[in-house]
Amino acid sequence: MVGFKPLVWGLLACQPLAQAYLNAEDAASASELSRLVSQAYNQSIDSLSSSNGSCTLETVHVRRNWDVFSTAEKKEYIDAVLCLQSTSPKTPASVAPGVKTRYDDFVATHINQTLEIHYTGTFLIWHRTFVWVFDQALREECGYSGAFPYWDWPSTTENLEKSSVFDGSDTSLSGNGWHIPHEGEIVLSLGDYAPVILPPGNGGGCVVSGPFVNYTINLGPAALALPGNRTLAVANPLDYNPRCFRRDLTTEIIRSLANYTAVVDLITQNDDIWDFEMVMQGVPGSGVIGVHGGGHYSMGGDPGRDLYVSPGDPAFWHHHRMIDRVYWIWQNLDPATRITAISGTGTFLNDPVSANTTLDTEINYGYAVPGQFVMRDLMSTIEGKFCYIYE
Ligand SMILES: *[C@@H]1O[C@H](CO)[C@@H](O)[C@H](O)[C@H]1NC(C)=O
Ligand SMILES: *[C@@H]1O[C@H](CO)[C@@H](O)[C@H](O)[C@H]1NC(C)=O
Ligand SMILES: *[C@@H]1O[C@H](CO)[C@@H](O)[C@H](O)[C@H]1NC(C)=O
Ligand SMILES: *[C@@H]1O[C@H](CO)[C@@H](O)[C@H](O)[C@H]1NC(C)=O
Ligand SMILES: *[C@@H]1O[C@H](CO)[C@@H](O)[C@H](O)[C@H]1NC(C)=O
Ligand SMILES: *[C@@H]1O[C@H](CO)[C@@H](O)[C@H](O)[C@H]1NC(C)=O
Ligand SMILES: *[C@@H]1O[C@H](CO)[C@@H](O)[C@H](O)[C@H]1NC(C)=O
Ligand SMILES: [Cu+2]
Repeated sequence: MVGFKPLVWGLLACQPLAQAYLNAEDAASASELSRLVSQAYNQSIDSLSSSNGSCTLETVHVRRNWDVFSTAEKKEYIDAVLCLQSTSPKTPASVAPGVKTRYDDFVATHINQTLEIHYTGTFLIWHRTFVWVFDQALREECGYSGAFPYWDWPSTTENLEKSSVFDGSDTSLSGNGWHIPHEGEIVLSLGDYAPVILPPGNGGGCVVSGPFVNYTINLGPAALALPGNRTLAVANPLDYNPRCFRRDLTTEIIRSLANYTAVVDLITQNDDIWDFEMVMQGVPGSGVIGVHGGGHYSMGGDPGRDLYVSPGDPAFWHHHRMIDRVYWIWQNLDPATRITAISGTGTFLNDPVSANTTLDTEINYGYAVPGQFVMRDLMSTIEGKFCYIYE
């Protein structure tokens, strides 16, 4: 259980910005983002103060920036992830022969549902809950007792390879892959839309440092973006296909898509849930892939750049907690209308056409976690199924 720290934002607001590399616009955006977080935080505290449910100021969990975790706290989190990667799976081999660990249960679920959870009305809530059920497994099956961390993208835009998440130390989520020659840029195609072009990084090979050097990717690839306009896929991504874990860290991608200004603009210039979720994922044809794509593609490699298999990269959860944090900020700037706001259908860009997502829509996590979840219970982070906020 994480200690409650009501004064943290008041204190942080008084500290000078340590990020000398920022230009004037981004520095102003950094202050603005602090203010927005403070507003969302205060809003949550107000709601919790008057709550007579089970989620209260005393019981709420606070999710935190990986940068502020101590060495011991980082190691406890990493050990819990390694524990899931060495625990037996629940998915039957007859359903997904490639699932070899409890961690793989989560990857397989994401692979299986990819086209029903991206560019859909469920995108934000499905992933919010996916991270939460994963976090429950870390606690209940691997004894994790700490706070849950997020990757604060904007503060890593100077040099991803030197960030606390990716610096390759034993308190990171492993670093870059070894350098392999790249054949040009990354060209992402989406049907008839104009392609998105991204720069390659300096790695691309197997990860050589940090806690996940010996981690084996068992599932996929399903839609792995490679330099040039090539995509790698096997016939059945749920089959067993063991290979090394690769990264191609690309600072330029996170800098151009998830800097302070990009995050502030996403939150403040998209009042409608449809616009917010589309800009976050990248409006097809706009040439950009939003903060969501920015995080995924800046990790690079296999499975980080694979829309289906991406939870196989242990940094997936850090990235998606930050996605959820941005959503939480956005919701709490106008809770009366935004906490229950939903827009979209049950299929990728509504192709094939499907029913609108509503508060009664049910979602599930396959063999990773039993049972059905109803959207209504998942919209607020401090009511229904959840009891957490961010700082
Ligand atoms: C949030 O509350 C703190 C402590 O009361 C206060 O200092 C701060 O200005 C508030 N933030 C905003 C954005 O109102
Ligand atoms: C407190 O609980 C009662 C009964 O469950 C409910 O009617 C009331 O709206 C709740 N008050 C608040 C502030 O949530
Ligand atoms: C990876 O495996 C090698 C060889 O078994 C071992 O020496 C090393 O300690 C392992 N590293 C980690 C981080 O588990
Ligand atoms: C790459 O994309 C271009 C334009 O979309 C296409 O003409 C070309 O055939 C593609 N090359 C490969 C190797 O797929
Ligand atoms: C910051 O993000 C915005 C929006 O994605 C982008 O237009 C701008 O070029 C980025 N700034 C830098 C310094 O890359
Ligand atoms: C589905 O949502 C769209 C867009 O909000 C709306 O125009 C349409 O009426 C909805 N359809 C149904 C059946 O509710
Ligand atoms: C994939 O989804 C289908 C349909 O819901 C389900 O029957 C199957 O068991 C799922 N497979 C995995 C690996 O979760
Ligand atoms: Cu996803």
